[in-house]
Amino acid sequence: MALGEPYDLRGKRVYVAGHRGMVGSAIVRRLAREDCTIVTATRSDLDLGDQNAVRTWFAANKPDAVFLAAAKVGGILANDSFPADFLYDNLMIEANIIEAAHRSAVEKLMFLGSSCIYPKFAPQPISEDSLLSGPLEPTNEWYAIAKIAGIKLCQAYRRQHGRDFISAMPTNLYGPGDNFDLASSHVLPALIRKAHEAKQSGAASIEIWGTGTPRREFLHVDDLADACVFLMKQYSQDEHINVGSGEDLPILELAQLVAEVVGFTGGITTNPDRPDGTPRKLMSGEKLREMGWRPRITLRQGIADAYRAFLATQPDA
Ligand code: GFB
Repeated sequence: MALGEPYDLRGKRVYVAGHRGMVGSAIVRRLAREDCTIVTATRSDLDLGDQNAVRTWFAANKPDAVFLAAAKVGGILANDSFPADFLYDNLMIEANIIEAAHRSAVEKLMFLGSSCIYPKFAPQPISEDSLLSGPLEPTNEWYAIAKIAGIKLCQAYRRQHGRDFISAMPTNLYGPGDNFDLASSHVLPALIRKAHEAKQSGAASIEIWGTGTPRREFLHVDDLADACVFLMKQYSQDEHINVGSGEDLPILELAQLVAEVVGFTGGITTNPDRPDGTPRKLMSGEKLREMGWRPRITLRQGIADAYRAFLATQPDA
């Protein structure tokens, strides 16, 4: 595969948009090993939904490279409950940053999306060319449409203006800095909290949403951050690229693994009144594997790490 000229991060000013989030903070940790200057802006310094503010900030701060990891994110229930926020906020953030990056001649930009961009019944493992080949999963189509628009913005600025803007699509992520709030979180942090609290209270069982049969692929956020830096240096193509672990498992098995790591020995019940979402979304990681990148953190190690991070946020731990 033609990879384009490697991009050298040395001596560059690198803006991480969304540095307080799980993904952005992992990218900042990973970039600390590169010889570059990390640039960030807090929410009170810069409202990413404000086009004028974003343009002014870029003109003043002149980043050479941008990781676009800022987004409104959430689990299946949050996505389903707040479609306007997930669509509007994400469209505004990505449109403002990508346009401002073009205006201030940013050398390289990476946009981060999600595996939910693919059709609900895409052939598995899902390759990059499945994009826009069928209807989306209804619980997260608003978020998916915003993320598809982000990919298209990068492609459009590349085609019309010759900008080196690329897109990476991570699978379901977890790790330190995750959201452990049961109403808005993704499944893995929710299961950690449920198992931990059940262990503390001596509850007989924990409940998982849906039937427990949907399969998901999980990647530790530190592996994602490593892939992002790798791709920033090595990848320069129009097409988005998948970033996953290459393995998936049913949610019920995930719950059993989390219970083991947390040390909860009670039962696990399912609640089919809650949505399952898409039945399976295992991505093909072939394109990235061919380039020579591999994840390093196993799911069991990663869950142990996420549990430690959760405990550190608990006042009584
Ligand atoms: O992680 P999750 O919320 O998101 O749910 P999606 C994954 C699966 O876990 C679903 C089940 O089948 C849920 O029904 N699940 C079981 C639970 N117990 C729980 C629980 O306590 N909490 C949660 N949250 N789920 C999201 C999208 O989809 O994935 C986003 O909505 C984004 O747009 C993200 O793409 C990566 O994998 O279904």
